[in-house]
Amino acid sequence: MYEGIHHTEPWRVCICGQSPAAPYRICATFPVVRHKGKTEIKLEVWFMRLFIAVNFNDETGARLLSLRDELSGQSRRGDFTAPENLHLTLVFIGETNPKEVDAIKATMDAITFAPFTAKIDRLGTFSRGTLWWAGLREDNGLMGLQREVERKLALCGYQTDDRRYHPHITLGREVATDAKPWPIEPFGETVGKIDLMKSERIGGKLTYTAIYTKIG
Ligand code: 2AM
Repeated sequence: MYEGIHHTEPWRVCICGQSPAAPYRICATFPVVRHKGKTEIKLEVWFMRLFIAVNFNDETGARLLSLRDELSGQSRRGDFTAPENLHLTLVFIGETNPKEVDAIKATMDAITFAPFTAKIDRLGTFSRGTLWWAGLREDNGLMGLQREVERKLALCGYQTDDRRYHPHITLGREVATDAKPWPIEPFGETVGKIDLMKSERIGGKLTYTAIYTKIG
């Protein structure tokens, strides 16, 4: 099969697009192997969506949930974040070859930080008022850790977002409401660990799973 193909270097093809749920990137490598006079192409597709996040304790989770419920009570419609999905993203890595997970874990192992207080102190919106979030105070502990995670990943060749980092916890997307962000009583907790998260759709449900944890 594929007689006449004489490439010896693998072919690499990337396809990027926008699905209804999220942007995606599929990358495939085509190692070309000559075997008993035949040329064979092995197809390898990888699709593992990763990010590094702070997951909160039950008490903070319950406070976030009550904000989310207050918002949904004032909305005509919206895609509100499932309780188990409420998190703070530090760095979004995106579609990754599963073979690179060990390198990302090693990068996380090289990050040290002192526990710091994460304080959630306001509500806000992006995307012309349709994405609602709970915002965090931008103090040195949090912002320093975020920069360090981003810097260490960049050293390993992971291109990250060059937009300014706005620490936020998404409460709902596609929200239709007449409400405006209202003042909240600040709350928070001490953060001493970060998680490597995998994002996937399981049976249509957006599911985040912590696949590795680094304690400060
Ligand atoms: P968001 O809640 O503001 O959408 C998993 O998708 C997590 O990564 C979410 O917290 C999401 O933030 C964040 N994220 C950051 N940049 C992203 C991007 N370019 N695409 C998808 N998610 C991104």
